[in-house]
Amino acid sequence: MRKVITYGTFDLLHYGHINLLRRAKEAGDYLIVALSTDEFNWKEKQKKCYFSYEERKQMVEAIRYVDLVIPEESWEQKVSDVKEFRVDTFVIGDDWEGKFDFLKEYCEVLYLPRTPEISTTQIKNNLGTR
Ligand code: C2G
Repeated sequence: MRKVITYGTFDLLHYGHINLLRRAKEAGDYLIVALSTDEFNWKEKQKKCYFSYEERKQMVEAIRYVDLVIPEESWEQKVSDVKEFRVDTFVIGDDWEGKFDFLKEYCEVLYLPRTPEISTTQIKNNLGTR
């Protein structure tokens, strides 16, 4: 069984996220999503989520491509996650191109093209204008 892992906040879930998760699942048979906790988002990414971790977890778990959701609590957990879950492939959008090449020692690293013209920030800024 080829295991894939990806990381993210997935706030205000949109088709850009779904495109990423679909392609991540296509890279293997089992997809783990490490979902950024509220604390991690605030402390490390200065992101204040609209939906709480529990609400985002419920939504991500409902996506057919996703097999398991675990918390992302630190930048450093990726190596131990890859080892603990025996991950074959790490996947993330190419806005992170090169940032996680250190994982190549442990698994395949795939940077996938982001879906253009959609983002959580854009949704927040354009609410009510469509
Ligand atoms: N994404 C995408 N296309 C978009 C928006 C997002 O492909 N239009 C991808 C991102 O590249 C990422 C995933 O969807 O792979 C989740 O996006 P975010 O929730 O914004 O994740 P981010 O805040 O980048 O967190 O340790 C890594 C971080 O937790 C990644």
